[in-house]
Amino acid sequence: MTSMDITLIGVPLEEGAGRGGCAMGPAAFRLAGIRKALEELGFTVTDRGDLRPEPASDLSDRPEAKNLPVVAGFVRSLEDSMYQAARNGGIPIALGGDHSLSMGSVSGMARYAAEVDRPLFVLWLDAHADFNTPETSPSGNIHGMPVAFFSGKAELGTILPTDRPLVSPSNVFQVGIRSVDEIERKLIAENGVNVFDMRAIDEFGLAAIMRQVIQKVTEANGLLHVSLDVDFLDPDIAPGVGTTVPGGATFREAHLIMEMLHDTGLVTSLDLVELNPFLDDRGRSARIMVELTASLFGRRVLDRPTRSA
Ligand code: 4U7
Ligand code: MN
Ligand code: MN
Ligand code: MN
Repeated sequence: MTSMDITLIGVPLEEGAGRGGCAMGPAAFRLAGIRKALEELGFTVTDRGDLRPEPASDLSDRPEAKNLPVVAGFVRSLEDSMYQAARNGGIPIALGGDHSLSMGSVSGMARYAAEVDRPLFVLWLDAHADFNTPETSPSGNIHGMPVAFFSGKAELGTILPTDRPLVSPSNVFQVGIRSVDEIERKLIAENGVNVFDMRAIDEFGLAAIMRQVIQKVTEANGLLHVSLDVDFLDPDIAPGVGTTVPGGATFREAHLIMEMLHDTGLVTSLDLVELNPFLDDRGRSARIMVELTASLFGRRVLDRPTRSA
């Protein structure tokens, strides 16, 4: 790891999703012991509490991008918090909140990456590609649009400055995908997003996929942001999410990703998103997300000689 300082940033945002509940996510992650799990690994953890959204009265609500002003307020505030935490030499973790918050977390890290003159890569662990735009979205829910937004492909008004650094879609690796809308499918192909769907996982195995991702980031001396949507996991093990899709990743698969990533020391920021405690089964999903986070930051079963990718 590049840093032993972690900053937790609560983002009680649910207006980007189709139903309420995600605003309770940060509280559930804290209750599941995220801070202690990281401290036990030797990190100095600062929990800066829940974000207060910045005003966004310059933007207006529209049916094809529901609750845009609320989402924009959190995105603005999170963009700056992620950037500041990274600049102070720490690893920021956004505790969501719905996935629209990644418009802010990824953009903040893109600002930091541009400043240190390194490319930003994004590992998107999700059942969904989240590459809709207000024009293509079947739902109007902004949590289905963040990847298009930080790639500069979704027109959502001036949530962030128009000259902000973008992430190249070819630097985005999506793993676990199993629900893509029709126009969205064309968009991800046209824009060159690297998509490993469940079929790819079944055919090649996660280790082979992760080795490819790790090699790309390492060769480019990149920063790596990981965005973990609860629905990446199979609903049998993580029911606490509003958009379950059957056939998701097993605990073992998710765990392997985290362990392989930890060995590389490439990860410089993380989102934990879409947890809906109202739909969870006695905190199971919150706990599993915390366990995966601990593995990402070094909790291990056995000592192994560190291998390079
Ligand atoms: B999530 C959807 F239509 N694609 O855009 C949409 F299926 O952050 C779902 O990955 C988006 O959970 C899911 O509304 C967003 C839908
Ligand atoms: Mn998502
Ligand atoms: Mn999803
Ligand atoms: Mn979801």
